[in-house]
Amino acid sequence: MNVILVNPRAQKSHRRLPLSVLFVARNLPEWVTWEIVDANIDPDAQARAEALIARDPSNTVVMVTVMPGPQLAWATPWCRKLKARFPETPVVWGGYFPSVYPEAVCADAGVDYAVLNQGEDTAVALVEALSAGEDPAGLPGLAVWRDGALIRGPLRPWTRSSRYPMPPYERLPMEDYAAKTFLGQRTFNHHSSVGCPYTCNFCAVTAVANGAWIPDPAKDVVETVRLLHDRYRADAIEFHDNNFFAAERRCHAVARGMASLGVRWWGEGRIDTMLAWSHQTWSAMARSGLAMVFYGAESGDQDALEAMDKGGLEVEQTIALNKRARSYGVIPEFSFVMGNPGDPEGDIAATIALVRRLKSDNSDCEIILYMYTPVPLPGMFDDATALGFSFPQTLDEWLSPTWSGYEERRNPVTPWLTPAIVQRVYDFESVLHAWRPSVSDRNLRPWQRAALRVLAAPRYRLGWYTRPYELKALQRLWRYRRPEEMGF
Ligand code: B12
Repeated sequence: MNVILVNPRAQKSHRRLPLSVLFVARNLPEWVTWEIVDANIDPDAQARAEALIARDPSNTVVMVTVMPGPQLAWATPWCRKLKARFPETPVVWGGYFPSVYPEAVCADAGVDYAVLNQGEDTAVALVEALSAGEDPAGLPGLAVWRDGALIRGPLRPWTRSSRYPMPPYERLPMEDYAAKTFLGQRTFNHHSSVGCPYTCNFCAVTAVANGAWIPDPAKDVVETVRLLHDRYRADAIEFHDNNFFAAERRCHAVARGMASLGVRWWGEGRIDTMLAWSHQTWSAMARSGLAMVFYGAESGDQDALEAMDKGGLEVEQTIALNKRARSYGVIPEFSFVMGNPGDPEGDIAATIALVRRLKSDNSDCEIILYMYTPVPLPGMFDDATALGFSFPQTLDEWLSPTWSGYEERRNPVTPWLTPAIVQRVYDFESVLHAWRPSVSDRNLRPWQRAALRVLAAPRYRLGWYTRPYELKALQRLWRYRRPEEMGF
């Protein structure tokens, strides 16, 4: 049996190891031949995958990983085309999007099966069933559409990721993935835990993991980083875990293990968790090359934080963490999810005030502004439903102009946000980023940074953010990239 694993195009300029499909591949049995086709590095990915399928369509399975946004827009029409051309070739989707919205995915003409949650074991069970000529419907971790209804097998228990073999990096063109970033000249990515121990009700990870978190032991994390360093000359690592910093002891041990490698690193963490960590852990992490940590600060409004089930996070903790990280030379990167249904304007005003405070305490801190978009979880989602919000039922609806930007969380079509509110946020963002351009941006020259800062300073000082066309024009002309446009 042949398996073609496809990573649809996600971003123009940001190449990262396609871990979602690489991790599935690492567990496929020896009797399966497989190939990864990554549209982020191969402009002819669709043609290449089709040529591979055409060799033996009835003995091939196509496995596609799908995130909302650009990957969904790439995968949906292509998979429909595939099914029309190769009706006998099963098309399987996996990843967060099909895991959260399996009905819309499985009902589509381009998809035969959706793999829910962690995919390594389900992919093996599926290829075994298909090659034995058995009907896979009802297999654990698998969803399929039959006679107008979803048949969903029981969910599999979560498994420690490093229980599976080391990812087969040697099967990828690793030079194509050695990325130049703010962290280093050869940045690679790794993912060293499953799920997240928190249950914030605006996050897709909660809809999937529901508070489950299974970390790889520190020694396994270090072994992988060492391999990437020794064999592929990695000088920087992005840990793409939902929450890399959930356990202090593990992070301290990872930091000690990485200390001799000279690798700069980045990960996502929680403010309240890391605020409570010891001086020893913080200094070990800083010495080992920890350069930046991404935090969900979410809001400057305490009521909004509580509505989000942020596990007791307090605005004051964000202010304290900002100063603490600064004292160790680690840059905090704060992400906000603004405009919740309760009091969008109050939430936005409080968040802008907090951002100003954070910047005045630590001008290096990074700021990312998203708009709140509901996920189907109890809590704020119920408020959203009461206000007339409902999800698309089909992939065509997901791809319509109204919805295509939804999961990108920049300009969602939620009934409680008016265009004027959204505009105010992004006008503020333009002024802020001109006044203090992000360190992650690699396009601006020093003089361009200085020019933007001088131009934006009066606006920022006076709090006059309306229509900053001159700043937006320069940012566009000089191809300035905000941190989230760099990937993270
Ligand atoms: C890296 C990443 C990206 C990269 C893409 C890398 C790539 N694929 O080329 C970039 C930076 C481009 C990106 C962009 C976006 N992302 Co993103 N991204 C991630 C991140 C941090 C890691 C993904 C990863 O590699 N995980 C490691 C692998 C091993 O785990 P995995 O993907 O879950 O895969 C396992 C299972 O899901 C399953 N599986 C996955 N795919 C498949 C396929 C098959 C066939 C099978 C059988 C199994 C299977 O098996 C795998 C192994 O167990 C995740 C969060 C996370 N920690 O996972 C968010 C995440 C997937 N992204 C998300 C979103 C929303 C986006 C955006 C659409 C919006 C945004 N604001 O971030 C943008 C799109 C913008 C754009 N221009 O593309 C959401 C998805 C939410 C949802 N409802 O689906 C996540 C969950 C973050 C979050 N908490 O909200 N992202």
